[in-house]
Amino acid sequence: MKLEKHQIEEHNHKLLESHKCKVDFLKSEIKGSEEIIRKLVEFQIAIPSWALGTGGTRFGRFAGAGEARSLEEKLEDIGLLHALNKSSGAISLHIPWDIPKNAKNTKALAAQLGIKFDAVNSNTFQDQKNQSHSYKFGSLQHVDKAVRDQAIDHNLEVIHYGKELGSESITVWLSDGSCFPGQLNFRKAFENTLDGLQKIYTALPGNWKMFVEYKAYEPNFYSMTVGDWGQSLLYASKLGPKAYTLVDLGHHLPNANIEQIVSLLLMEGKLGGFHFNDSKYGDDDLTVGSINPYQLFLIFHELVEGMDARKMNHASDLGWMIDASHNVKDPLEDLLQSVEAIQLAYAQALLVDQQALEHAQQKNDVTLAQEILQTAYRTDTRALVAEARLQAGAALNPVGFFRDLKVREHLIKERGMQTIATGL
Ligand code: RM4
Ligand code: MN
Ligand code: MN
Repeated sequence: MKLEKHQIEEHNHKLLESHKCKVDFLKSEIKGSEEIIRKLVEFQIAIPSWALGTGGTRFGRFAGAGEARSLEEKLEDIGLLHALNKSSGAISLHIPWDIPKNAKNTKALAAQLGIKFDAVNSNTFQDQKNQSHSYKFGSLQHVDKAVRDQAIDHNLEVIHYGKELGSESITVWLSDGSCFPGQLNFRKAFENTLDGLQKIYTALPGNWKMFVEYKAYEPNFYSMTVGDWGQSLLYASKLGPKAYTLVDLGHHLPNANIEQIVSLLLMEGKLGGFHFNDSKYGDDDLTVGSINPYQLFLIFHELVEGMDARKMNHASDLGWMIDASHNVKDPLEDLLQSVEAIQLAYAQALLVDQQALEHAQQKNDVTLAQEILQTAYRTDTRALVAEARLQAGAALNPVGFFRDLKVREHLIKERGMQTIATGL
């Protein structure tokens, strides 16, 4: 489904008067609001191809209807999201779920929709049909060299597809680990994994980055071979300057201080990218900002402070990706909500008076430090984000417009009720 420019203009026209009131008030209150709006316009968040369909749980999956059935349809869905918010101009592909049959055509379609190819993801957590060796007991960590080699070859293939499409990074998430004490020799598992990652690293094109994603538990429940940021950082440091840690917000043990992790990884120049989502318990993959928006703000505060300290470009120096998918919402509406939550937190973080905060910290004025952060967090930045959309040619109210257009109904007519967009 393609959106025409005039449709967006008509939608915006209806909301313009009320929007103007809100944004004018904010502009009068906030110093440097134009600069914040400019940064919001530039900030793009990659959409994972696997989030375009309803996610399942281990108890089952409820079909979402009208889901994208091919890579082309996935690109079209993201093209639509991007037309609605002008902030989703990238896709993150999962191989082998999204192997491009004709990379040239796929690239051309993406260019037409204004979409770039973000990190490509490898998959050694599932066995594919016709695969010679099983990953049941791990991939890069495996005791059998033949399994390790198969996993390495798969990652090289992923790099090959990424190169064809113009990606510049690969995310390696390993489900490797053990379920019972004694199952694994931790040191040997680490060494095998490092050896495999080194072989993949060697195959990276010059301008590429490798993101090493960690996860505390699941699918393995006793140990994970890349289980936390310390282990990921250890691999990334041993691998070299093109290797970085990737933080998925749902991959920590409960109550972990993710903002502190972010700050220290940035300090080390080893933070590579993000998988945004939200959670209450574990890797719940819920809509960004739906459970703990204050934590999201605190993370963005560390990102802005730390990136500015290193003179990094907010929009381009880290990989910004969503990794969320679940059972009960329209996945496209859900992604619109996630992107907006990220932008709101980013805008709030840009409001923090960094100098005043530093002064308060130097004086051990704890109350004032908290006031400064919470003043920013409690500012309603929705009109600033909407203004960024307006200036970029997107819709003032993406979710509302999505519903007015009856997008899902159109997609069901086109694609049918029994469709599956995810490989999970
Ligand atoms: C994992 C992890 C990876 C993602 C897969 C689908 O839990 O978050 O990033 O590629 O799920
Ligand atoms: Mn992830
Ligand atoms: Mn996950």
